Amino acid sequence: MSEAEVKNDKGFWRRLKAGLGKTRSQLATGVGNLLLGEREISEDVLDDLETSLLLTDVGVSTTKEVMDALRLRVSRKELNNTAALHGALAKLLKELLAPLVRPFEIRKDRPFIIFFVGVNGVGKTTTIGKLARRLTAEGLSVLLAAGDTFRAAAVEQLKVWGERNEIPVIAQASGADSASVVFDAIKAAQARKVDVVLADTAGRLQDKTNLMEELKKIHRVVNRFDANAPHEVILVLDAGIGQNAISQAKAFIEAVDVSGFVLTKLDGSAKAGVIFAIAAELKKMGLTKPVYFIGVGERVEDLRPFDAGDFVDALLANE
Ligand SMILES: Nc1nc2c(ncn2[C@@H]2O[C@H](COP(=O)(O)OP(=O)(O)OP(=O)(O)O)[C@@H](O)[C@H]2O)c(=O)[nH]1
Ligand SMILES: [Mg+2]
Repeated sequence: MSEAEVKNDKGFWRRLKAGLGKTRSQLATGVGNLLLGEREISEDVLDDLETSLLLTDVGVSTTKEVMDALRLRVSRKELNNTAALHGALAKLLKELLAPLVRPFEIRKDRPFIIFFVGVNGVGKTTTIGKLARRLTAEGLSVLLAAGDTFRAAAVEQLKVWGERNEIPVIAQASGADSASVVFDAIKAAQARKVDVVLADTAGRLQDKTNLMEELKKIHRVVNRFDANAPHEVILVLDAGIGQNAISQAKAFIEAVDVSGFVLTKLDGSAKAGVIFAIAAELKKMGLTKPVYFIGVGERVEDLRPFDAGDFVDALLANE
């Protein structure tokens, strides 16, 4: 690692820890107990830990799974003090998140077409802006498709991100057919030899059925253009809603072929534990889908590739 990389890494670690601050302090009652040096593991310590996991929305079944595993090891005298328990907890939590880790990659297809889906206000448009910046920094050319035609403000918001990053935005008047906007954008990207199309979609329509039908329609239109497209369908979830994110994820997975997730607003919420519930739910559904990025703030640099190790370490960090 170069000096600049080390510095950037340290900055990121600080931001991740700060971003997860609310969840971290929620967990602190339970985990704090584990961090106070090497003490004996009492039933109180285990109970506090269990309560803390539940309060951060890790979920009932995952919390039980974790606590059962830890209690078993305590009863077998494999974990002799709170420091060992802390280490075992971190390892277990990292294992639970491991299936969610897959680096986000722009594969060979051109243009590489990515849809962003999710209910209103979760952070789709903001995530597109942040990701656009990241991709252009990597030397890729990017074009934005204002597929959320339901609200006039949505188009404007995307245009602001486009201007800020000097990235073209393909839009039509609000109320236009969003499939046709996305299709136009793809044709433009092809003509201009643009690498990546990031397509925004509406989060709110008259009702949920309409929303899902519209997403399916965009999907079909794009698929006709390129049988492999869309190459990614990213579901954006707001960590602040905790366990409700699970039902949203299920609804979108059923309707459109979600290929991965972005979990936003981890900074504003004490419920970052929901990521464990997401992992558990996917496992139950027999699906493997990555969390590509996490959002820990509103600035461009607050969209970070998801790393299970860093995430758990930041969550359990002392201070
Ligand atoms: N604190 C914090 N705020 C975020 C994050 N990501 C997005 N936001 C904010 O959440 C709000 C909603 O974000 P949008 O990107 O407009 O959400 P959207 O999904 O496009 O919403 P609709 O267009 O209404 O469907 C904005 O104020 C964003 O700045 C994050 O990681 N942390
Ligand atoms: Mg939006």
